[in-house]
Parts: sequence; structure tokens; C-alpha cells
Amino acid sequence: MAKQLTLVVFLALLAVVAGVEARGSSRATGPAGTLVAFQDRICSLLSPSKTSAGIGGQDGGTSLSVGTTSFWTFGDAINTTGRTVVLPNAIATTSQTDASACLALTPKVNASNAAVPLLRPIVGQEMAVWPDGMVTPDNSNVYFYYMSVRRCAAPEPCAARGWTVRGIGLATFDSATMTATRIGDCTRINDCFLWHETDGSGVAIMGATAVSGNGDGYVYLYLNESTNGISQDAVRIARVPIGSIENKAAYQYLNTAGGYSWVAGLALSSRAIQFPGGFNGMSVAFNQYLSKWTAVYTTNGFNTVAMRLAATPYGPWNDSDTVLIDCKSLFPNDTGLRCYFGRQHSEFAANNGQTIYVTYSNEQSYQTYLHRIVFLNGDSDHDGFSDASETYLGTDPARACGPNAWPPDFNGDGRVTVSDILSLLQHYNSYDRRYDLNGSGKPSVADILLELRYFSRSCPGEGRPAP
Ligand SMILES: [Ca+2]
Ligand SMILES: [Ca+2]
Ligand SMILES: [Ca+2]
Repeated sequence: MAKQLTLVVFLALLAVVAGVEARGSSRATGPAGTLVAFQDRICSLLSPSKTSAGIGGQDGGTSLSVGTTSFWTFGDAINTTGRTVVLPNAIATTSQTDASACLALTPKVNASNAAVPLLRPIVGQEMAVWPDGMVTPDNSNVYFYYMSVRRCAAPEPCAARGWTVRGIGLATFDSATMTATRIGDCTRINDCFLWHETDGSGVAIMGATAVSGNGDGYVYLYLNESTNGISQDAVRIARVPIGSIENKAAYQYLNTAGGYSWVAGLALSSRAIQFPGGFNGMSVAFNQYLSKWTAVYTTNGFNTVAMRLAATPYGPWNDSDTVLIDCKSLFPNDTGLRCYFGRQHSEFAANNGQTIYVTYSNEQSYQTYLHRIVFLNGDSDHDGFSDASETYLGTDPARACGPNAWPPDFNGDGRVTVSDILSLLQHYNSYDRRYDLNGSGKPSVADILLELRYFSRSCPGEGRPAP
């Protein structure tokens, strides 16, 4: 403690000598407590070229840009005359870069202009194959994780649904021909999965999304965990060097207990993100405008498309849902799942990321819809910390004073005192995002310096500029 006090005094003097001024405030630009300025539905992604190829409905919708082409995979496709599933998955492309007036997706077809799947199920072993997260190591070949789906019958709990995910595999396709190949020997199907329901990890994985681009050579994976093969309510995070993506032994798993560490097996990992309202897969991308990694997903009983924020692709993630789309108001009379498989499509982000495009599937219409989200990034409560920053920190973007309202006032007494600085020092180098004032990923010296700028100041008060 003596050492800490010495450091406090030293840093306080440093701040005074340097004449550091408190941050200025910006003007409020929208309703308090939300990051969304505007949102609207653009269109269904069921393009005329799809219906002419025999696709009358579809779900899913994951995309990746490779060169000048955006590749889109979908789950089951139904025919144009009824509800019969005609394809277990599908792939389509577009070279459009502006999604503001919808996207015309062209499906992969055969010589007779009939849509064909990206990856065929193994007869007798799989009911369907649903493509999930994609990543490209060389801007040419694409790797994608797939959900291998089997039939489910009583007495299994999944019998009511009729299917369950047997395991998650990895496959690849070349972007020129969209011909897919599974990685591994699938003679015994469990052998070619990275994770499967009887692999002994004690964790059932029902989906896997992926992102690269953190500048560290890793692909980060978001494993959609289920405790019973039905409900899905947590994410485990894995990573693998992109050059070793085919090597099962090269995957590492995040354990967030007592600091962040990467461990060798799924069974040793911990839940990285929890979703009390359920979810079914999340899509992660860095958003320049919010200066955060963003995860988009559906939750709240498939009635909401929502978002969380993190400083790095592995966390720490904030633990409340920022609502992007209220699907109850979009589909008020629906009886099925209003919005499932919510995903973002970061290659279409516009205005430096202030505008993003997301998709979700609607069960009743059996369509995948494209939707636009425009963020605001104001400082609604004028406390010197943007709404996006406060959403990440977990403080109230609508209140500048009181408990958990003003970021540098950790104990909520309205002033920044030695007690607050000690509190920050106690969390130095932890992964507690509440103390990560500059949003860099962990509380560090930069956060202590930032805290000192506010030393002995009072919270700004509602509507008044920050001190
Ligand atoms: Ca604020
Ligand atoms: Ca605040
Ligand atoms: Ca205080």
C-alpha cells in the first residue's frame, strides 16, 4: 500500500506539473442510453436470380469479402412452391459494395440453372450441413466452419425439434469455383470434427463463427455453447494461428478465471460471454466508428438483434445487450422465431463504421432480411465519456453523477478522490473493463494518468459540461 501511495503522489504531481486538462465534452446527439440513431429494414435477400434457380425461402446468412467479391452462405433453402427443403445449404455472391439499396445475390447453380449446395451432407450420417463462420488466409481460398446436423428422435430432449448439431467441422472452398472440400478424414464422421457431442469435453458446441484481422496472426473463434443441445446461452472463445487452422492440436481456448489465459482444451476453458436471453451465434468485427470490437447476435427469445462491445476480439466484453432491432415491432403477429441467426456484414460498413448492415432470419416468412443500423456516438450526459465508451465500461450513458454514472468516480460519491485512484490501482493489469477508462483492453498506466486528470474534481452534473 505504501508503494501504491507513493505512486499516487508521484503521478498526481506529474499531472499537476504537466498541467493536464480534463477532457472536453461533446454535445448530446440522440436519446440517452442507446447507441442507435436510426435503423431500417432494407429488403429480403431472396433475389430474383435465387427464385429463378428454385429457391423460394432461406435462412442463415454469413458473409465474407474475398477480393472484389462478397461470398454469402445460407442454411436450408426451401422450394418456390411450398415448404419443402430442397437444399441443405447454399452459397451466393455479389460484387456490390453499397448495401443501402439491397444486395442482389447470385446463387451457385448447375448447368440447368438450378441452385446447388456448397457442401453436400454425407448420406446416412447427416441430415443437413449449415455453413457458419468464414475466414480467408490468402484472399483466395476460404475456410468455413460447418454445423453437421443429425436427426433427433425420442427419448432425446431435442426430439421436439427433430434435429441437433452432431459436431462442428472445417471445410474449404476456392473462391473461383465455390467447390467445397472437408478437412480431415470423414470415414468415421466424428473424426473430421473439431468438436462433437461425444468428444468428452462436456461442452456441446452448436455453431462456430470466426474473425481474423487483429494483426496478431490468429483466427478468433466464437463457439456457440449449449448445455443440452437445444438452448444456447454462452460463448467459449478459441484461437488458432491462421496458418495452422487445419491442425486441431493448434487450437487454444480462453479461460477468463483469475485473468485471461489460453489453455489447450475446450474442457479447460471457461464461458467468455453469457446470454441470459439465449442466442444462436454471434458475428464479430472491429468497428472503427465505435473504436471497439463488436459482436452482433439475436437474443431475448429471438425477439431482439443486439450488440456487445470489447476492446480486443477476445474481450473483456460488456455484459448487457445494446438493442439494435426490436423484432417484436417488426413482426408483431408472428408466432414463429421472429429473428434468428442475427449477423453483421462488416464489408458493407459505411461512413467509417457509423453505418453497419446486419441480417436475421424470420421463421414465418422463411426469409433472411438485410437491415441498416446507424450509430450515434454522442455524450448524452455530458460527462466527458461517449455513450459507446460508457456502454463498454458499464457506466450509465444517461447519468453523469451517482453510482456507476461517471467513469472516473468508481465509488459513486460524486468526486474523484484518493479512494478512486486506489481502487483503480487495485485493478491495475486486471481484465476488469470498468477500470479500463481508455478502452485499451485492460487497466494500465494510461488509465491511471487519465484518472489523475480528474483528481479532486466533481461529477459534471446533468446537462452541464464535464469539469
Ligand atoms: Ca457520457
Ligand atoms: Ca455517464
Ligand atoms: Ca469517488
